[in-house]
Amino acid sequence: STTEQTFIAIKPDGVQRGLVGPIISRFETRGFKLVAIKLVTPGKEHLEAHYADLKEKSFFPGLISYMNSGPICAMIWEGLDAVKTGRTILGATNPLASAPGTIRGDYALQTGRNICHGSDSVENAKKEIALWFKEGEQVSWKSALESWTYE
Ligand code: DAT
Ligand code: MG
Repeated sequence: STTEQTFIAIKPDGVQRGLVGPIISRFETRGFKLVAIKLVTPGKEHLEAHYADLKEKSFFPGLISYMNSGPICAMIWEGLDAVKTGRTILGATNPLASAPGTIRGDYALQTGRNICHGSDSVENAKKEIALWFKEGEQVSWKSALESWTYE
């Protein structure tokens, strides 16, 4: 639906590398609507909750310290098929396997420094939005571009 929401985050390496603008641009110009954004350093416990499904993986401690190494730009983007299309815009988890034209395929080389996060299902998007954003941090607004983006 056109009101589907996904959680997109620019990881600490993306923020440090000055990629906040380019990453936001890709979602904006594609036609998605920004409904929440903030720069945060949520801490280890929060990051462990975000990646709870991966806690048995050997790379988990490294993943958490990487995610905890600087500010993260947390966002909610809304629009048609936002979750699946958001993942397509990010590219494959391993940047070496990401197609050129995707964010990871244009800006990253290693899985452990893949600069962005995107929810992988509508159900997980809901969970992640609830974890990263409080009630009232989302802004409901009508884009002037809506009728030029949707038929
Ligand atoms: P994605 O971020 O594409 O949803 P994921 O949920 O499987 O991928 O993993 C979350 C993050 O964990 C991923 O963005 C980078 C890191 N990661 C995944 N697999 C890894 C691996 N084999 N080695 C190192 N880091 C890995
Ligand atoms: Mg994932």
